[in-house]
Amino acid sequence: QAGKHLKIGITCYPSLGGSGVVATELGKRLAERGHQVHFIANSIPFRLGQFHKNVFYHEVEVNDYYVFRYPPYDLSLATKMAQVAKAQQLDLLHVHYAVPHAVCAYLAKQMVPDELKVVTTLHGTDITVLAQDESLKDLIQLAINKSDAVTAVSNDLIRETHELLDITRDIDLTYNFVDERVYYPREVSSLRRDYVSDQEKVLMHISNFRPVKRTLDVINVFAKVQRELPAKLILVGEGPDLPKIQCKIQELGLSEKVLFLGKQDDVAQVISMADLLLLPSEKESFGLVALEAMACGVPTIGSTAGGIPELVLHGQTGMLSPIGDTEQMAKDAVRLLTDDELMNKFKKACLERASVNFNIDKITEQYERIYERVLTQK
Ligand code: U5P
Repeated sequence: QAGKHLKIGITCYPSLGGSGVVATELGKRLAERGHQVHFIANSIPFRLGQFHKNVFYHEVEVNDYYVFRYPPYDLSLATKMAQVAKAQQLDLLHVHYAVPHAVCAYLAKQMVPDELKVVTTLHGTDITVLAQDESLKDLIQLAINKSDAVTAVSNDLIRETHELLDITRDIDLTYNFVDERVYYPREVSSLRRDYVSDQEKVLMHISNFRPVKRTLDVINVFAKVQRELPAKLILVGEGPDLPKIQCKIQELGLSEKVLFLGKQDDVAQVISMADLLLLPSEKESFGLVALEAMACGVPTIGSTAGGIPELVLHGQTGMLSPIGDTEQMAKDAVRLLTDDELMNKFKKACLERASVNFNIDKITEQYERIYERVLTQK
C-alpha cells in the first residue's frame, strides 16, 4: 500500500442505514490499512463491533443548559471535532452527510490553528430530501462548496445534486462497497429449513420501512409470485410503514407465508437464505442492501429509481422495472425462480460484479487517493 498513514476523523449518523454502515466499515478498513481513525459521533457506531487497533471513539456530549430551548447538538459536535483535531493532530475530517456534519466540520476548521481538511460524502437523503427545502438550500450549498473534496455514492446522486443546488465544484464518484469477508454465500441450509420447506423459494426485503422503500409493492409482488410457485417472504428491519404492511398481509391472507425478523445486526447470514431480494424503492441513491445481497449471490428484483441501475445490471445481476410496476417485477421474479440455469448465471454474475466493482479495498483506495489529493492541494 502506497502513501503515508493518516489521522482521520470520521463523523456519521451511527444508527442503522446505509451511510452509517458505510462510514463505519470504511473507518475499520482504513484502520486495518494502518491509518489512525477517530470516530466523532453521538453514540458508538452500529457495526463497529469488537476492539480494533487504530480505531478510537469520541463521544459528543450535548450541553443542556437551561438557556437553551433545544440542546445544540451541532455546536457540541463542531466543538468536539475541533478538540479532537487539535489533541490528536488530525490530518482531515471525513464527514458523511452535508447537514449538519459538513457544516460542523466547516466550523471546526475555523477553530483549529493548523489547516484541517474536510472531505464530505453525500449519501442521498441530504440532497434528495433536504435540498428540496428552500430554507436549507443555502446551508447545504455552503457545506458542499466549503469542503475540500466532496464525494457521492452514485452518478445519479451527483446529477441530482447539480440539479437541485448551485454547486460549482467537482464531485467525485465513490460507490459504496462490501466486505467480502463478511458478505459471501454462506452455508445456511439448516437455518433455512427452520423457516421454509425444501420446495419453497425465499424472497426477502430488508429496509427501514420508510415510505420511500415502497414496502406495499414488496407485498404486492410477493402476493403475485406465491400464486405461481411455493414461496415465503422474509422481512428484515423495522420502521414506520410496518403496521400498514402487517394489515395488508392479513387482508391478503398471507400471514402464514410472511416472516418478520425485525431489526437484525448481522444480515450476512440472513441474506444468504434468500433466493431473491426485493427493492422496489421510490428513491434510492445507492441501495446498499442490493449490494450486500449481490455479494451473497442473491439477485435483486427492483425499481429503476436513483442509483439502483448503476448497481444492479438489468438482465445480468437482477431485473429492474419502472417504479410501481409490481406486475413486471413479479413476472421477472417468477422467471428467475423457475429457470435454474438462468438463476445460476445471475448468481455467478452477482458474485463477480460485487468482487470486481464494489470491493472494499478498491473503494478504500479511492478514498485514500482523495485524502492524498486534498492534503497536497493548496
Ligand atoms: N440493515 C441492517 N439490519 C436491519 C435493516 C437494515 O443491518 O434490520 C442494514 C442493511 O444491511 C444495510 C443498511 O447495510 O442497513 C441499509 O442500507 P440502505 O439499503 O438503506 O442503503
